[in-house]
Amino acid sequence: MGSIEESSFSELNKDLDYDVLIIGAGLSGMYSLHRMHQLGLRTKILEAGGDVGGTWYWNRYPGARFDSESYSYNFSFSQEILDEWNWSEHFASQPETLRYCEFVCKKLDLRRDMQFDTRITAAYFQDETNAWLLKDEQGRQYTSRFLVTCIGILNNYTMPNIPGVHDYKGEAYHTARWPSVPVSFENKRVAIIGTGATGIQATQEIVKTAGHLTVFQRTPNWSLPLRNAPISPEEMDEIRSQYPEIFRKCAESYSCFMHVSDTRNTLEVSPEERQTFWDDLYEKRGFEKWLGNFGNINTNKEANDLFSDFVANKIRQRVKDPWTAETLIPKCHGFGTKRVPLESGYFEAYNQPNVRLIDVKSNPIECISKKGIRTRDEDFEFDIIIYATGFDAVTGSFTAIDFQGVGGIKLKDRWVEGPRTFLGLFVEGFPNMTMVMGPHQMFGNIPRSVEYAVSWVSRFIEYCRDHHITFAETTHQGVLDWTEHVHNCAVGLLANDVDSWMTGVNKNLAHKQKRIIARYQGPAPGYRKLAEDVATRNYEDLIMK
Ligand code: NA7
Repeated sequence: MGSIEESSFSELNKDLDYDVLIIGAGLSGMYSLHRMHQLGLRTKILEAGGDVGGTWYWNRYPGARFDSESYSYNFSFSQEILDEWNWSEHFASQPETLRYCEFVCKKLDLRRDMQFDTRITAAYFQDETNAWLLKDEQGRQYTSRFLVTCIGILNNYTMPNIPGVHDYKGEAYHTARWPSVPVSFENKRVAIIGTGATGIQATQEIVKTAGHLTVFQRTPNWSLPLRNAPISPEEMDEIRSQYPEIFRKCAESYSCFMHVSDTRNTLEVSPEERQTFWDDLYEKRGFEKWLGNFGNINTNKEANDLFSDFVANKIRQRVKDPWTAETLIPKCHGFGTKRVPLESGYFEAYNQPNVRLIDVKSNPIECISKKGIRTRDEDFEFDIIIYATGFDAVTGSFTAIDFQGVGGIKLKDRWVEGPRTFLGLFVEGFPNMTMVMGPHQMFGNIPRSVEYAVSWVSRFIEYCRDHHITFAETTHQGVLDWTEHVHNCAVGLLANDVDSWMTGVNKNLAHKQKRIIARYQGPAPGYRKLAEDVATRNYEDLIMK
């Protein structure tokens, strides 16, 4: 039996199919559905994929795994799940993470309200009824009072804008749409285009079995050792006992990781001390080498150059061929100004006789041919081409759906100059719609940010339920102020001067997009304080009816 609030709220929505519709069954969607269940609301998840997992459902390419420590990545809200789930590695592989998603789903009995193979193509706000109308690829329609978007920040994958992509007759895969059946590389001539976090993970795995691997690199990346290791049952018990401490550290840190940056100024530490600090750091696991580093490598070009030189020397030590080593060292952007990929033997892969690096900057790809790839200087034949060419990130998940708000305003028009949001949760003119991991939110260690955003959204919907609110929208001023705040937080960060998915640049898109401030770059505790303040004041910053 539901409470009076539940039943009268559902009564207000009785002409609608649901109280709440959620798009996406990744981590955000799963947790959102759980919270809606707890509120007793009629909720449905509509998911394009054939099962749960989101990112971890689609990105099943060889070598896909966490770059965050497994035990800082998992959900923290359920003690039962924390007690029962064991990680087998410090940085879990994609199959294990997908099993985790399935486990959570079963534990929370979520599947009963999930509909798979349902790609939403349009979401229209209905002015007459203050409701949302969603349409899927098959033309089916769904209505609800509230809409929660859980569509991920890296979802809308992009193929390279190279002529002939569709002419190729061999096997071809984008890493974000990897088949669920195994792909064999034995005795095959394999090409991979792209050397971001995905390309690096895939390369170091595929090289283990490929007959020959050719890596096409346009821009090298500053990559550091992951230093993964198995977790024994005893170690897992120990980790489990430390969960409160792990989550406390994440909650207090700048970007929701377990690591805390060193507040010393790089330039004021003696060269010897710096070298020792960095040598030690290089041996550490995961992102500690980035996030536990001197904080001002992210803001001070001179400090950044020093650490970039340190990493460049490590690459020179690890790659035997001098041309290959130099080609793998980034020259046009500093360390950490793009998302740092973590690797396990990536650089050593180039020491194998069956691996070759092609520098696309000096030897551009002219086209994809029927049999392979033609560059200015050479014609290559391949059995398999792998596209690790990334995503139309952050806003791309939103432009993939025809979102229309009040009076039919299109979201893509509203964001033509870059995203404009309130708290990264609301858009002006899009009432009753909240975004979990929308632009202008703190991304960092994603599940930590997801948990907070879902908790905020759920409490907001609970408030609406309890106060019989059927219309809630951000104000124009709220959006102006928040967007200005997000932009101010980004000032001085070297990363914003660099083209990457973090700044919304994707050269494969037909339309030219200038750099944007895609994410909240102030400290995560600061973000949460501001968002909590809005909640504590009973959402009076919003227009509610
Ligand atoms: P990224 O980081 O966007 O990397 C894409 C890579 O593909 C990058 O090296 C691109 O080079 C390269 N690329 C893209 N288009 C082309 C064309 N047309 N020709 C040659 N090379 C191309 O995506 P990932 O999937 O690796 O990682 C995304 C995030 O997922 C990652 O940061 C983690 O958070 C998880 P470019 O740099 O544009 O020159």
